[in-house]
Amino acid sequence: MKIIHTSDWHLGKRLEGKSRLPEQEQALCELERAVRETGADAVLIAGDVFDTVNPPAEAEALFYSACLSLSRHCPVIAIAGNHDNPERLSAPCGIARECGILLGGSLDYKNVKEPFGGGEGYVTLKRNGERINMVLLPYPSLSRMSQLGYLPDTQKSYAENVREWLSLCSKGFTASDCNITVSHIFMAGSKRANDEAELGTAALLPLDVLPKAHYTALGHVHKPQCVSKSGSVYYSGSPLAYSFDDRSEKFFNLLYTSPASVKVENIPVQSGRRLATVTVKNFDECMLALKEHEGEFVRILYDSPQPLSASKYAEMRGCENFVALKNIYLMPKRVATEKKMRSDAELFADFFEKTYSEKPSASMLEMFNKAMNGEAI
Ligand SMILES: [Mn+2]
Repeated sequence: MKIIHTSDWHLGKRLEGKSRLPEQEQALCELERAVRETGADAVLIAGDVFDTVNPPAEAEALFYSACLSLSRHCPVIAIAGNHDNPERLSAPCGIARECGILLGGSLDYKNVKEPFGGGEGYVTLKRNGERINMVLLPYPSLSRMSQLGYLPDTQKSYAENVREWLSLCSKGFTASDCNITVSHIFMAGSKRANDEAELGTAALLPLDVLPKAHYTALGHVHKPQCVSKSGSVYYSGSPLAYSFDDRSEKFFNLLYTSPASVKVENIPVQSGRRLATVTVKNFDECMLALKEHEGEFVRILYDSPQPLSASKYAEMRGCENFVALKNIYLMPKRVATEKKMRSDAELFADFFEKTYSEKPSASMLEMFNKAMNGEAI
């Protein structure tokens, strides 16, 4: 079968107040095109469908319409990430199942409909005589475990609980078929593209918590990468860059599965504006940079002692691609460094001269030095 793995859509996410919804819509159109052109048999969305547990209605509308158009080609499976509310994500699961969409906020897959079969924590997908078993583990924080149907053993570590839980789910794996794990976890050894805030408080987990599978489809880290030496554990990454630190290329992962192995290819994502950071020394340079980076989102680092007037700042903000201004002129720091390089007596002499318009006398300086050394004056 051909399976497309994606994650971290973060629908509804804004960049310093700027909507990313039009780009998200374009990226999902690209996904639909990729599904159509490759003749994919399923789409896996490995968590962080939405950016917040309470997403705006327009983000939900985009998700459901994207799922519906994808489901016209093949089954769709989505699990909850740390940014999603698992109950909310799976709330419309009844209607979704009628369309061949599996919304995995919880772990009960006993009553799934054709083309799926399944049990606790896993589903099987049968197409054209081939069968794939999939373990589906939504973001498994300790607080969500019992909510999702797994009672954690408090005597054991977090990693041991996740390992045990995954191994319970992997009883759906069979020796004669292709086995895939889908989850939203933070693997030790993964390279981050984005800042810490994006990743939340998810704990790092060692690779050995994962059951043996032909492929592990992960979400959470936004930089696409393979994290295992065996070449079978992948983050698909986010389809768009969501932070200025994220310079990674964006992909959907296309898997060619067989009962023996999985081959992985990248489908590049073209949509999405580039996020540019530009350092400028004055207002004219700033306006020029905004013009040069038309079509991108621009963060300005302003390196000048000359403050911008309110009207110039307003003009800058008026540019469609302007996102943020950060003043990086380090005047106070420089003064501090210069101060550090002078002796206490020199600083005192300066202060005295500024205050009394004359230099301190030799006896005055001697007195100051004695006082600084803790000697009697
Ligand atoms: Mn994410």
